[in-house]
Amino acid sequence: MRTKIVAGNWKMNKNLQETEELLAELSAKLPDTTADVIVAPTFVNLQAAKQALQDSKIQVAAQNMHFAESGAYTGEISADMLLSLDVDVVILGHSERRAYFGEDDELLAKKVKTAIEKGLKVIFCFGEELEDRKSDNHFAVVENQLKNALFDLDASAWGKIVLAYEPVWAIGTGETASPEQAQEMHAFIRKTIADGFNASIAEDVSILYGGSVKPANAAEIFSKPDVDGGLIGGASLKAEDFSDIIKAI
Ligand code: G2H
Repeated sequence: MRTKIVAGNWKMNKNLQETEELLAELSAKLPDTTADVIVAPTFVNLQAAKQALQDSKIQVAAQNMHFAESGAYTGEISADMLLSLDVDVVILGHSERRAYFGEDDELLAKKVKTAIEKGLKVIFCFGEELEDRKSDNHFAVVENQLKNALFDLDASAWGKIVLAYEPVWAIGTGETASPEQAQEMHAFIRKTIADGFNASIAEDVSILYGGSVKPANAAEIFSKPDVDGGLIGGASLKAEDFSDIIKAI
């Protein structure tokens, strides 16, 4: 049985007070679930989030991380810094990092490698752009993203990796991949992992869908056999919506 996961990517939203308020509300509304529930507030509020959630089943993730151990990288955050806060999950490769901060597959391969070496769990994001899908290139693009960033890893790393397929054309746009499109791509991703590593790694890896998931569409997307949960942006900023999405898993 694969782990089901609902993760909230808060992006650059919520100051300290708002973070504490949202977590209090979410804790109060958290439905009973066997799924892993994760929230990723901004770096500056990770410590407060850990504090607020110390008796909760909700886990805390960072939204990014540098690949270097330490050093002259102004404005950056290392794996050790996250671990020193007891934050052991990190989102890497989000399309906004790729699009606005120039993160490419080569850089992401380094980040993933460091995170795994340090013992962090990685939620690795990838997905095609609209032009890729229109030109029927979406499978090739996704396959390359996976190969370039993850295929140099040791097979043992896969216990710490969660995949998050996020078609760029569906992120924050209100447009969602249809449940059939999500299932088709998730099955392809699983096959790509089986071909590159082995069937048991492919069978065990959780693959999340991300891109405009909301209470109204979550249950249908999550019902697909290769969809193991969601990475939720906008709808994770409201406790009621996020808890409704958790109920849908
Ligand atoms: C995709 C997703 C969360 P949203 O970025 O990673 O955001 O649900 O707002 O489309």
